[in-house]
Amino acid sequence: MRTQVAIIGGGPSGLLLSQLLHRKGIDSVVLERKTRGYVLSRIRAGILETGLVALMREAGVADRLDREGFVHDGTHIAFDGEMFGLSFTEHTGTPVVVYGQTELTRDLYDAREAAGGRIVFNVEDVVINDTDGDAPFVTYNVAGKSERLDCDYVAGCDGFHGVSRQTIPLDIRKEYEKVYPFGWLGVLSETPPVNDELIYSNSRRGFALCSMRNANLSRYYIQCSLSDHVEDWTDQAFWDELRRRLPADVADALVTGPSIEKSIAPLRSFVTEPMQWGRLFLCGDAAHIVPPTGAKGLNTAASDVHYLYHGLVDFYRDGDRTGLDGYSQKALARIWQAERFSWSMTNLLHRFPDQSTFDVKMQAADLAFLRDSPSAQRLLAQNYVGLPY
Ligand code: FAS
Ligand code: PHB
Repeated sequence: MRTQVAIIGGGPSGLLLSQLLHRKGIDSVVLERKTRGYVLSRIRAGILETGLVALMREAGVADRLDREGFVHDGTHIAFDGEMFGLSFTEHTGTPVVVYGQTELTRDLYDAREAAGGRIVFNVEDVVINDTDGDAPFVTYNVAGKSERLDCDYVAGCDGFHGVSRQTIPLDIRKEYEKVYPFGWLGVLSETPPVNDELIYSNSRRGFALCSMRNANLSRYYIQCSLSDHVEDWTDQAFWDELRRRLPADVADALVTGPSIEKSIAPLRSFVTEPMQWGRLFLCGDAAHIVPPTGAKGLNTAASDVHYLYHGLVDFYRDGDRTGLDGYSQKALARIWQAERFSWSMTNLLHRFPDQSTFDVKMQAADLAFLRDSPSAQRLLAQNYVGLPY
């Protein structure tokens, strides 16, 4: 088989890139390790920056997103039993959109399949070859048969546990990592959201987040120990702990119900440099991970796709390689800003096992300053809605 761009990974990065390229007449093949159903069963991000919304519109797959996405002009932050609002639009003129990654990925799958896009599911033993030459190719097994995909370029969109990053030689690759001493226990429930905007809460018992997917689908998280297992947490135990971490009036208003999904995600910050090697380009979680506190994971995958998409279009249309040659530098500049923001939000809102009483006082002072300072709120808002591409 032959294509112009081989895309490893059928998550949001790979599918969005494939659909954008298709709209410009550039052929791609997506190789996905799992099934469509498995990919869509994963509950992940919920907040879209307007840059990602614009990309979905450019890809021609934003109709449902524009219909069903919730435009949020701000968020709420709770600490020491009180809560204050922080307006994104007042400080930046820009909102965010609440629309689950699952639905975004579903829309992309539907669009690719409607366009006859080539997506190979259940691939195994993917090996990326000769990307440091002019004729890269990918080998893989599917349904017990060995296959080869010749291409011009390879986009590594296969997430943190994929093979693409490992294809870049260790003496070329430099990795930066910070692992946080806690995780997030997340619950999805068919209940009305407790608040019309998200609530990020720093309580003496730990972090909590109240989010949503639609008017009758809520997403809640509580910071949990890395030694916790999902089966340790009954629904009742989760709801009781969530209530303890929210201001009293919010806790009283919380509508609970059976969890339809419950999972624990570890938190880490991670970046690999460079994000390209010859004709291989890494996008999204294959190259970087952020703690979800700043809602940047999916949104930095989107800006990677934006840079790579434009680089490929410039090359195929005009033979101009500038965008491709500068991809890694351009993508990393924005990624490091998202890493910093996600790291700072995580430090501001979580209780760390080794925190001293003084450290807790510093967090409270930071939160009080954020409550009272328009310039501090503007700084957070600028980062939360997304820095320019
Ligand atoms: P993905 O990991 O989504 O997709 C990679 C795809 O590649 C997968 O479908 C995988 O099956 C496939 N693959 C892997 N290895 C392969 C191989 N060898 N061959 C072929 N295919 C292969 N972000 C937020 O903004 N907010 C959140 O709340 C949030 N919660 C998260 C919770 C969890 C548990 C995780 C893991 C991530 C979360 N994220 C969150 C981040 C998440 O949204 C990612 O940023 C987003 O999925 C990135 O998309 P992709 O880069 O496409 O990677
Ligand atoms: C979510 O709705 O899943 C969500 C929202 C905001 C975050 C993280 C996750 O910062």
